[in-house]
Amino acid sequence: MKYSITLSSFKEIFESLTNALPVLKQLNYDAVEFIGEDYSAKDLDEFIEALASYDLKISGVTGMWGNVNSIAVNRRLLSADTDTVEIARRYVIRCIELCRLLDGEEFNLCLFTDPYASVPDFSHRILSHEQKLKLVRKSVPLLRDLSNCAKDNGVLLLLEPLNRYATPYCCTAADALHVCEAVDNPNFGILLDTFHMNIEEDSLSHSIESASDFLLHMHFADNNRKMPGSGHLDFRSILKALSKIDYQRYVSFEPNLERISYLESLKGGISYIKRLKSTCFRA
Ligand SMILES: [Mn+2]
Repeated sequence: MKYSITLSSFKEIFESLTNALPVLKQLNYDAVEFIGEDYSAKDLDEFIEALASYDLKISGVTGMWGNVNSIAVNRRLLSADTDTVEIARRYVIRCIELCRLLDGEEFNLCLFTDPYASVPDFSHRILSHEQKLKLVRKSVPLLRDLSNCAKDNGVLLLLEPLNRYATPYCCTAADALHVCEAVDNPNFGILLDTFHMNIEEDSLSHSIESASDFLLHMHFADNNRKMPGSGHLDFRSILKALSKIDYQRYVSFEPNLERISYLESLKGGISYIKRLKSTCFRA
């Protein structure tokens, strides 16, 4: 298992993302997950140079979906409007190319639909599961095309289920498996995020095991979206499940960090997981 962290966690802490790199190197992170937005060639070159000087890798690019900012909210792969879908499609292609440029391995997408044109079913009580899957299935041909684009760029395209308060479409590992099997492309897989799983899954370990054939990336945050060990998620059983499926890929921490305590959180979270892992994983 290799350890990465989402750079989006540092947006409020550092003026320039390169300032996070020496800190992360010192705390023995292996890689960082880059933010999926547009950058100037100059900014990217400077970042790549800084990465090399700290001997850090890019695990991949984090898709910016939903309410994270005013632009991301318009990236809706499940929209009823073809122009809106096209905006999202172009965004995915730009991020796949960004990922290749940074020598990263994967980019994640999340499935959103129009906020006003459809029923906002954040309680899972308005639409049936089958009604929601029906809309999700409509995106399969587009996801297949995008997977081929990812394949041409040597990048993996990963579907990340989110909790119902972010999007009520594709919320569980079972939903993501359903899509994966339909897309049927070697460059299309699943990213599971412990924060979202805590809200939607019956059992985090069972979900991890059931997704094992397609599970290519993990996001780690506790139930309160802080670093693991800060809340009440059972990371021992999560790590045991990952051990059982012989998971060797990246785990990216994806915490909300605060300026005043970020260093302590970063240090505490990774050492907590490493300590648990040493007791859970086979040697
Ligand atoms: Mn995530």
